[in-house]
Amino acid sequence: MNLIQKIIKSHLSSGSLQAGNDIAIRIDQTLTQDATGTLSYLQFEAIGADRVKVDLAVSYIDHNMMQGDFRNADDHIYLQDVAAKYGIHFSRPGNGICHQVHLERFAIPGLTLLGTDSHTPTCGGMGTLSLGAGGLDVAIAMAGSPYYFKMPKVRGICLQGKLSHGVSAKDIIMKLLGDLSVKGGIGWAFEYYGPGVATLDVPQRATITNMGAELGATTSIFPSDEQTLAYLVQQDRESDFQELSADPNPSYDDVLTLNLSELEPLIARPDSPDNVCPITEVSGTPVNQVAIGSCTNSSFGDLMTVASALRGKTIHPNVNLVVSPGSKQVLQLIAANGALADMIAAGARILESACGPCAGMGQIPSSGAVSVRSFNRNFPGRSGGLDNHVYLASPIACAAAALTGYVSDPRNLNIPADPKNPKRFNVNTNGIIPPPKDGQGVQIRRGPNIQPVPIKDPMAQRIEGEVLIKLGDDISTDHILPAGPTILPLRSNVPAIREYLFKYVDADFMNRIKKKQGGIIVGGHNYGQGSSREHAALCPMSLGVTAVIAKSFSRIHFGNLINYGILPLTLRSENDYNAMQQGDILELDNIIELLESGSHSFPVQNQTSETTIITTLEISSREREILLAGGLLTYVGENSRNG
Ligand code: MIC
Ligand code: SF4
Repeated sequence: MNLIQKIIKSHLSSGSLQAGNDIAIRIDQTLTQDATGTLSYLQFEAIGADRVKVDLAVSYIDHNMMQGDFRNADDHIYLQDVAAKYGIHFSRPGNGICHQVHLERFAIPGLTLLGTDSHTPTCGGMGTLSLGAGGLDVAIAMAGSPYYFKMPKVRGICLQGKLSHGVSAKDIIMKLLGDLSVKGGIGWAFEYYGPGVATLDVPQRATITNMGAELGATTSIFPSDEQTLAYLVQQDRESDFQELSADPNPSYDDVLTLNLSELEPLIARPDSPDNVCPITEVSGTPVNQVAIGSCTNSSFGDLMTVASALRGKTIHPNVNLVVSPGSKQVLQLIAANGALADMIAAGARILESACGPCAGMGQIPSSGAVSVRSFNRNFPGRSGGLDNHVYLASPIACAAAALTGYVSDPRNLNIPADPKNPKRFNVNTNGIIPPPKDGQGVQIRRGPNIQPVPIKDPMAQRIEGEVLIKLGDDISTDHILPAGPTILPLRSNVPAIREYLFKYVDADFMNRIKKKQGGIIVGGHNYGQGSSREHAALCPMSLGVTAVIAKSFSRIHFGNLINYGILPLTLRSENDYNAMQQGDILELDNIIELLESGSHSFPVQNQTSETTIITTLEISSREREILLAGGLLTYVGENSRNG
């Protein structure tokens, strides 16, 4: 068996390991972050469990940190109270980005982790089987239910050679993104092996597994070896070490070989993480902003490399350089060893340890600006401005751009040899508040921005609705429901946040959906890629969207649509896609029989063109029951009442 299969097998609670099968696994750890966490905990409360049932649950505050008014702070208080009441560790604001902190403090090789964030697979860098999911899935996992998903095919990525000077772990994953595209990982898990693995430390591995999310992969993983032990020793957690790898001669559904020695620095151009080219192709492009940080590239090692590139120099006058360290630990370490002072002296603006500009929370670039970021996503509008040109590159390539004022090949920088990585860090865990033994007496405070989660009626027998919008390929959840400083503070308030649906894609969408009181959405391939935010399903549902018909879906969003009782129907051909136009009236009938009988074919009548197409729905019997119930929360409630 390969490593993915081994960990899944050891946690399997239903199904078999054959790729494509519906399986369920036991979850050891959960993580939430504040932007998706409030909904997740509201749903956890609705389920009625008295305590979390997983071995470890952690609630992080990292996204909504601007506190432009009372709302973010109210959310933080709600999350802290919930954590204390139900037995959840609370990572306070300022302690860092969930994935970075989880890697430092909690990830354990061979365990399973489920998180309300698409980049949860970051901890695959530690050999943890980690999956991103919707908040409701995580809520029911915290209440003790297994997590249901499709057994992925496993692609072995054989790493050979060693990265050369100026080439980074980020270039490895960008090479895969350029070759395979943002759809290339759908239905796959990525498992790294081979002699090149030993040359990468855990934070470098985590950069790679983190951006597996951009490939659409179910998860990504590295074995647990001497590098893993070294990292755990640094973190004062050597007792969590367990050596872990695939069996000898494992079988993979596909194998790709990458020679690290042959890699060159790469960059993703606007507006997609797979729009990758060698950095030399766009060298000389003037740069206005450089942003270093995010859960992809904000580790101690990343920032030490940046600091040594900046030491004794001054950034280019046309560039704004902002740096957000991934965690309080990283910030404290670089403050103590002088690297922070080097960055400040060179002209960097230091932000707090949080997601910051990665989720469009501040540092929105100037009109028409070019921004080079060490982040993982550059979907349109994500930076907070629609006319920005956002490039993604390694931290050292970012430093090169900050110093020269242009996109520049970092191999031309005279970077000193890798700074020494201390054997042990001075570990300070006081940013994490463990829960009290008994949370019964804790009163949960809820600010006025925290509103109940809407619930859908059971599935209707017949649906009739207008095509409200017809979209192309690769529509991300950032397109469906953007982030940024105006919208993100509304994550706990569905009636308020839904006003921003498709805001940057079609400004008239909200008028139409309200006038028609709902309808149907038509999409292309990879509909709902990117963020796990369940608001992208919940908000349309609450406004009467009954079905999304697309060429294909991203895994997490597909699950979220089902969790909120929306039919996710797949088109069978390009012709069928072409046959539907915005404004057409569609009708589906006998839905209950079709769902109950396990039918895979769902006929859709187009009343406007007087044609019928057949769409498909390949889901498990449990998912059929969830749809019939009107969503996962109702389904769970019904099941617990029926014993
Ligand atoms: C993102 O990177 O898009 C986010 C913001 O972290 C999201 C979660 C969210 O929308 O709250 C993600 O990746 O899942
Ligand atoms: Fe935060 Fe950005 Fe990572 Fe999402 S991708 S968790 S916004 S740092």
